Amino acid sequence: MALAIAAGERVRGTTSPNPPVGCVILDASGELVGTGGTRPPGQAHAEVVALAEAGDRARGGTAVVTLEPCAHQGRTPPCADALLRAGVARVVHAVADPNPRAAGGADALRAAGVVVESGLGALEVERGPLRAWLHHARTGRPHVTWKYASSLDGRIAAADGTSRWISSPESRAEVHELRTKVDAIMVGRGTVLADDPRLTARGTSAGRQPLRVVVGRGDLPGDAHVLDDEAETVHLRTHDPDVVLAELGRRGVVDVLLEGGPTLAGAFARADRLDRVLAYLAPKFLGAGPSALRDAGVSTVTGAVGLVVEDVRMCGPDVRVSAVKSAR
Ligand code: AOF
Ligand code: ZN
Repeated sequence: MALAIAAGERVRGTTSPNPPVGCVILDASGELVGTGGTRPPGQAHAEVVALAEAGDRARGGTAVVTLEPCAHQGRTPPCADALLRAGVARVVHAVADPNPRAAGGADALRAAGVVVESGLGALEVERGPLRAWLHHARTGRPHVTWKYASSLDGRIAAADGTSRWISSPESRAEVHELRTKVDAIMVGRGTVLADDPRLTARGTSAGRQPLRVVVGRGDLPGDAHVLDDEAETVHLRTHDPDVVLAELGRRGVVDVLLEGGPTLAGAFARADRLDRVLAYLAPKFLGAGPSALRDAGVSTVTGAVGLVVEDVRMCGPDVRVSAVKSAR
């Protein structure tokens, strides 16, 4: 399953609106004979890619998949049928497919005599490659990760407005990698005016660029970097997070990285549309300057938005915290 998760991670950012599924095939003796990740929409699912590599060696073997194999004829034929035709004896998947159109693969395989087990690695998959897609399948909305870099006293710029560079080169490199794995990067118009960011993934091996999204009424300067031709950009002239998310969903966006600024993040916080917080905290203090979040709709301490920390680690000299909403 760790290998299947890694195969899914490798195609993350290239499959939306489909999930970045990973699959490995073991032959009857348990030897690895095929690995696959979901191809771009309309092309082969992970199981089909892995089976193609395994060929005849799949017969009597095991398929390990991050998502329950589909049972439907969508843009591609059902994976459950492909696994049966290949003679696979056992299927192990991490999470069930919540898409009612595609679900039923486990039952169909069992009915045909295949041993099916589910749940292995489920937490890792739900927090990993399938997090955004599962959120979208369950809520109908794209998944929003709010990412910021601040000083240890929570400031994203100094008193004079300078903000380059609060976090370390290691943290910045990690964010560029992260950008290649999401469908869209979103900022408020205020951030474009203040920082003129490029919002591209630079210095990475991937080569792909996510959609750039600017939110806010009012025009953008004609020479803003976000309007260059390094990547596609959409300017949404609204302040309503749900209008923004509906429009992004319509464009096939499932996984969004909100990169600032504090006003846009505050609007999403008030609307309860920040699904995950990714903070890069630099071991320095500024003592003055804007904080990462404004007007989150909290006026008293009992109204604080509770989060659960799911991971903490060092990133160079900085601390990276990943937190998600608590089940309130
Ligand atoms: C799998 N393996 O690798 C993926 C699955 O339009 P289609 O035919 O590509 O079907 C998309 C649906 O299939 C998607 O919503 C999800 O339920 C499932 N994706 N299933 O067995 C895969 N990517
Ligand atoms: Zn499939």
